[in-house]
Amino acid sequence: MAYDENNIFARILRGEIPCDKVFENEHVLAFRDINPQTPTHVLVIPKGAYVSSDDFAEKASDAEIAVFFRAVGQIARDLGLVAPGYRILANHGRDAHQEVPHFHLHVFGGKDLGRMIKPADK
Ligand code: DGP
Repeated sequence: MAYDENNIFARILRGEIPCDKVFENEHVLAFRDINPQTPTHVLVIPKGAYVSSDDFAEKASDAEIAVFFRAVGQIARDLGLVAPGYRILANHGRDAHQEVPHFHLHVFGGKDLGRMIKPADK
């Protein structure tokens, strides 16, 4: 799938649309989800043009991947989520209902998140 330069996160990265930023470095931007599912719900995105987790894992440089996952840890620490716990999640493609075609990790926290998969979901 080709990268869509006009997806909403590309526009946020270009500063065309505002966001509630919580973190930024040379490779990463993190901001609060516009429709939070939990008391803390942050999206962490690479600045590079990657469609999905698959695209990022295949094509991003080692430096981008390392900086990205170090940032996820830093963000969770900064938000006070390490002691109570948090969940990170990436939706890839149709079956996962990925809505925005720019790779992002969701960071959820601020409440008991329950078990990830219910037995009935298997
Ligand atoms: P996903 O289904 O994994 O692609 O989730 C996309 C998320 O992006 C969804 O939780 C809502 C969020 N989102 C969509 N548009 C915007 C926006 O303009 N600003 C912010 N902050 N979040 C957005």
